[in-house]
Amino acid sequence: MEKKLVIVLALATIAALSTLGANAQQASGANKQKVAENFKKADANGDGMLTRSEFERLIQLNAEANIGQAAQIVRFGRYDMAFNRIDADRNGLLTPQEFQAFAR
Ligand SMILES: [Ca+2]
Ligand SMILES: [Ca+2]
Repeated sequence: MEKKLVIVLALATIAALSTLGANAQQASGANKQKVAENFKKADANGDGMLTRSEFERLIQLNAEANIGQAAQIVRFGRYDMAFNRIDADRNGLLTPQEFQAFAR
């Protein structure tokens, strides 16, 4: 009986620790979190991918949050250049994966 309790407690501790680990990772990637948030906001039709015009909205949101080079892209109107760089498979749509790969 007591042995069982120890095992349950140990499992609960492991679960709690891995939750903490995940939280710590999220905190260190605060910008990433914000970019993911902005990605959702910018995705007007909610298909999980960004078109060129949805991308423009994302960059504007990122610029407001002072993330990466977004402010410069807005300032110089370099949306096309940025879009083409991030769109790794050149299908005219940005997936979160393409975006994360670029932001890394
Ligand atoms: Ca979309
Ligand atoms: Ca793509």
